[in-house]
Parts: sequence; C-alpha cells; structure tokens
Amino acid sequence: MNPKIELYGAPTGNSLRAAIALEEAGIPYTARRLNLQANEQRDLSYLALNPAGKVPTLVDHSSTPPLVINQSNAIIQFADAKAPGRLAPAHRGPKRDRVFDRYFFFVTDVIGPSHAAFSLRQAGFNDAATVIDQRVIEQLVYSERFLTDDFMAGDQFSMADISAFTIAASFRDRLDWAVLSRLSRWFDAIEARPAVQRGLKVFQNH
Ligand SMILES: N[C@@H](CCC(=O)N[C@@H](CS)C(=O)NCC(=O)O)C(=O)O
Repeated sequence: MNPKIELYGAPTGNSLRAAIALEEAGIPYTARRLNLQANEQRDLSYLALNPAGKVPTLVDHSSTPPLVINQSNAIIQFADAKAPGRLAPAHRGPKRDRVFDRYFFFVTDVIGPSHAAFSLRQAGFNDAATVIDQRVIEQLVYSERFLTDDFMAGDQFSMADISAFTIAASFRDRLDWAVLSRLSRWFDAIEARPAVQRGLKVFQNH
C-alpha cells in the first residue's frame, strides 16, 4: 500500500466511484472508512479535510501542502491524469470526446438527479422523489443505446463505465433487467472486473 494517497469514504455510490477509478487506474492508496451512521463525517478532524462533511475525500501527501480533493468526479479526473489511457484514451480526439460525452451524461443527467431525489425523500417529499427517480430509471434505460460495443463509450473500458455502473448498481432492484439484455450483459461484465470488485469491497465492514 502507498501511504501517500488516502481515500476517505463509505460504501455509497460517490465513494465507490472514486475507489473503482483508483483501482482501475492502478494507483496505490490507503482506504479510510468513515461510518456515516455514526456521523464520523462530522468529526472535526475530517471537517478540516472536507468542510461539507461528505465523502469521498482524497488526500495526496506527495504534494506540499497535501492535495485534497472532495468531489468523486474530480478524483476520477485525478486518476485519469496520473494513469493516462486507463480511464479514457490518453490523447485528444473523437474517442476521448465520446468518453466525456457519455461520462457527463451519467454525471449530470442521471447521478445528479438521483442525489436530488435522495434529498427530497429525506425531507419527506416522497411523490416528488418518485418522479425524479422515475426519470433516473428512464435515463438508465435510454443508455442501453450507447452499448453498440462492449462499453458505454466504445470498445474500451472508461470513466463512462464507472459513472454508469455505480448509478446502475444503486438502481439495480428497480430496473427491468429482463428487457434490457445489452445493459444486463454490460452490467455483469463490469461488475466482474477484478478492479471493480476490489473497489466495491474497499469500504465494507471488515
Ligand atoms: N458531489 C459529491 C457528493 C458527495 C455526497 O453527497 N456524499 C454523501 C454520501 S453518497 C455523504 O457524504 N453524505 C453524508 C452526509 O451528508 O452527512 C461527490 O460526487 O463526491
């Protein structure tokens, strides 16, 4: 393990996205699990790293002062920069552009709204949350048309698969997999990747 990079997180989609990206990029790191139920994200020592009191947070001690990143999607960009070619084609061009097009589809049109639905449900606005969750499901169903090849953005695994996989996993019990044959095949293939398996386990209770 490389003590220079620490990833604070919990077994939630945002943290898992960051962990899978580091695993797929082959970047060594130490996972630091926070117990959200015990409110460890509100400990003063953690708030010093992430004043919003949210996970994930990456700390790279190889920079002076240490680099602190609080957004899961910024951690994915950090991993892409450190390991060119693992999460997107290394060079600019149509293939890399397509990765970002699909990646941002999942980040802004699917994951973003799912966070809004989660907040609405927590605040007791169940009907509104259900409308947004339904939209999230429709977008996931729509994404099946991206699968003209093995992956969400062509013939190579990319950050688009990471963003798509973590949100599809959160909605796996609400998707009608029987009528989504390409999405279903893709989901199983991504889930079976050794780096994805490692990322999924990193914040589990030990
Ligand atoms: N936009 C942030 C969202 C982070 C976020 O909302 N994290 C949630 C877990 S999924 C959290 O830490 N919640 C704990 C809390 O709000 O107390 C990201 O993508 O990293």
